[in-house]
Amino acid sequence: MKVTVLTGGVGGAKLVLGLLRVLPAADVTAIVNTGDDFRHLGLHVSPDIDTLLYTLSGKANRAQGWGREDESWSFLETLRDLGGPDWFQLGDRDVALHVLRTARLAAGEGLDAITADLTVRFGIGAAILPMANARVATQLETDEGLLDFQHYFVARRCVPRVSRILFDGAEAALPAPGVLEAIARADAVVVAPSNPFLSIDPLLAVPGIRSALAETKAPVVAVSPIIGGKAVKGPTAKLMDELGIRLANASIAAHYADFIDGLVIDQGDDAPDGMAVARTATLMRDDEDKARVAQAALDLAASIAGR
Ligand code: FO1
Repeated sequence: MKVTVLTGGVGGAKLVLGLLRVLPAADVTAIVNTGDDFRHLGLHVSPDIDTLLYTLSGKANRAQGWGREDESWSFLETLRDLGGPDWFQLGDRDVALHVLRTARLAAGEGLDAITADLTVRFGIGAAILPMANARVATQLETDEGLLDFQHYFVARRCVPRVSRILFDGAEAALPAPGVLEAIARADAVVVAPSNPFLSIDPLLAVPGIRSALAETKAPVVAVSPIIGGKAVKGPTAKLMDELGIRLANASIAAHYADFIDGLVIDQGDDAPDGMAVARTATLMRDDEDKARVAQAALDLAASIAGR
């Protein structure tokens, strides 16, 4: 059963890990948000790709969600001593990945090819595709001006009030090789419980992806990021308030209405009208939780497909 999953951020990576506990790795393709990518100290950093590489290879710092478990900090300490910017914490092992990726991009390799090679080197059987090879940068119009994603998310800790979210470069971007095929040929497509506005919308802004999702014969199922009427850690709830969107599954269903067929919601939450739903405890604390939520999404997709 070929499954394609749209993901970004820490929450999305948890669901992908859950899918890999219930499916053969070779049957899973993750299409990953690259709107958070940025150049820092001349290095090309791809946080959502790296979070997935670390999570799926068991190397992630599980408490933080991002970065690596077995990390050391000589680079950052020396950078700080030399007066460099230390607001974005780069561990020594993490820096090696950014240096290598930056060098390979400079040599003309595509982000997709680099990521495919890294996936193999991390021993990951699933396919990890960036949403696009070209630069697409999530930017936020806030009461502190136009902020790049990482300055909003890390430097300012999501404090500024957001009025609009932009995806700079999206209109000129093409889906990365394999992305449209992964959507068209899937037996099921899952939208992970990532932040819809910061992690999924950049994907949908790449021309061709949204229409491929609407046209695929595969059932498309989203896992709601709302749990118990709230959004799990991260800025989703605050953003929805600032964007004037009600914090409810009905809002999530409406946000994805033109391409999803079903929604997995938390057992205590309201079901949106006119949408196939499956209920389960959607908080993913341990690997069993992740597998259960993933299975609930696959079961819902199967029931929609009439299997
Ligand atoms: N998030 C933070 O809150 N603080 C950091 O210092 C930080 C460093 C960092 C380094 C590499 C990386 O791949 C991710 C990092 N993140 C950090 C997380 C990152 O900002 C987010 O994971 C995504 O961009 C949004 O999910």
